[in-house]
Amino acid sequence: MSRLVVASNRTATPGEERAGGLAVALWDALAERGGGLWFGWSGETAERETRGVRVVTEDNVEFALADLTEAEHEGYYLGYANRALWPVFHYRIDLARFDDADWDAYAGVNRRFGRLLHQLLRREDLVWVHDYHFLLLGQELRNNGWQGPLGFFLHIPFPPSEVFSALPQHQRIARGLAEFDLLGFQTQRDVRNFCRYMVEQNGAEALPDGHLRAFGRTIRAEAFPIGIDAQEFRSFTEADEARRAVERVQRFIGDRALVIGADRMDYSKGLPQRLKAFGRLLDDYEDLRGRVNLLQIAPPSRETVGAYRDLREELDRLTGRVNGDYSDLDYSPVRYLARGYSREVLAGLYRLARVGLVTPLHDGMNLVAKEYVAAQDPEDPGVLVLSEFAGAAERMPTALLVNPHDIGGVADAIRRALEMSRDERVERWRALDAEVRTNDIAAWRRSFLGALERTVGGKE
Ligand code: GDG
Repeated sequence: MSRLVVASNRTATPGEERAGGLAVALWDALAERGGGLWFGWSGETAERETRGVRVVTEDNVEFALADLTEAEHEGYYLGYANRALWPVFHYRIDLARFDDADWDAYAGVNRRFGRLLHQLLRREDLVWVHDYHFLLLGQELRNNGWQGPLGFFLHIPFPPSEVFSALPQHQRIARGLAEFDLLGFQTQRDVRNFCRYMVEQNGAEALPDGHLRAFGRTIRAEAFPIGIDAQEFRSFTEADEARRAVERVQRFIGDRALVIGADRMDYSKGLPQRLKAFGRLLDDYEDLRGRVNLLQIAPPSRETVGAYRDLREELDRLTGRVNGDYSDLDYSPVRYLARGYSREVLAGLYRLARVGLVTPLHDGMNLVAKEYVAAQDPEDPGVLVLSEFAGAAERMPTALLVNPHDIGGVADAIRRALEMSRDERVERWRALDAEVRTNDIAAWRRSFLGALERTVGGKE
């Protein structure tokens, strides 16, 4: 079996807790193949460029970590990746900042990292690059002479052609992406968007066998919906930490129904709309006042980016509005926590909540939706209210699907979820649970790597 080489902006560096699902998934992918190499940013910034990579080994996985300079961190990471690519890929051209210096830094880091990674590659390797930070890394590896298999997986949505072409450098990016043999996306919608973009804007040809002919290369774009380790997540609900958290929350909710949300504080997650919908629920349904609580966990992220600071202020204001209108001496409807909790605590609270609210405006997949399902009590499950614009919705049709922009519609879906009979809840949940357990994280990486291996030797 060929050696697996993974490249992602951040790695699961030895010594750090491998808490995220993705970190564990990629670690398992490497471990399952008897070891491999994981390349990425060390998380460190240095004033000036430090030479080469630091190699650390854990079990039989080698980590090759490269530092960024402060200027690279600003231009590549905070700049182009998070101020231009993230908003555009999430359909938010209005929030994007296009700065030539940021692009130069982005292209420069991909070039430098491509050189560093290429020096570590061996002939028989299978290379798997992740996400929007490294759109040009494949091309850089090719420029350095790499001819072996190259796979790419995009964790975030791929927007429609008209949106993507707003990026001033979109053609450079398209050219770079065409150097991968296999391009993995979260959903069929993303694959369709990508293929239409390549055909309309870059003269690509869609071949009858499903391949694309673009820039003189034959490539393949396919959906590989990411999943979670459902069994592990379910087991978290039994941890002591989960139990203690549940007790603390039960003390303040008493016999009221709990509605839960947990999201990185990001404008793609639809948090203002969600708070408005919860406010609307109390506006419209007098009988629910004093009978229901929203617990919203929202660990802040990317706080040095302006759009994220604005979001934080808006959430503070909206929470104040709903609580001001509907609190009583012994009740306040929204408990909003701008901080993170352990996965065990989250699992316990998901299980306690009658309703899981997952209402992003756009989201590659959204793992919280899957984790909420995995954490439920099979005998008495809660109801998932899910945005039709989360990748997860494509294969979770028995959730209550909502348009997150339709504030009244989301309020009505919460009401419907709160009133749903146990029979209906069980029936809907069973279908969701089967999906989450079948298409789990192991299935995801195996199907991607299987498809990548099949591309080997096929083409130039
Ligand atoms: C990107 C794409 C795609 C949340 N709060 C806490 C916490 N979380 C965990 C969740 C979940 C993870 O973080 C978030 O994953 P999501 O999928 O919801 O969203 P992104 O971070 O935006 O991830 C996304 C994903 O990549 C994978 O491809 O699904 O669409 O945007 O696991 O549980 N974890 C801890 N404390 C918290 O307070 N420990």
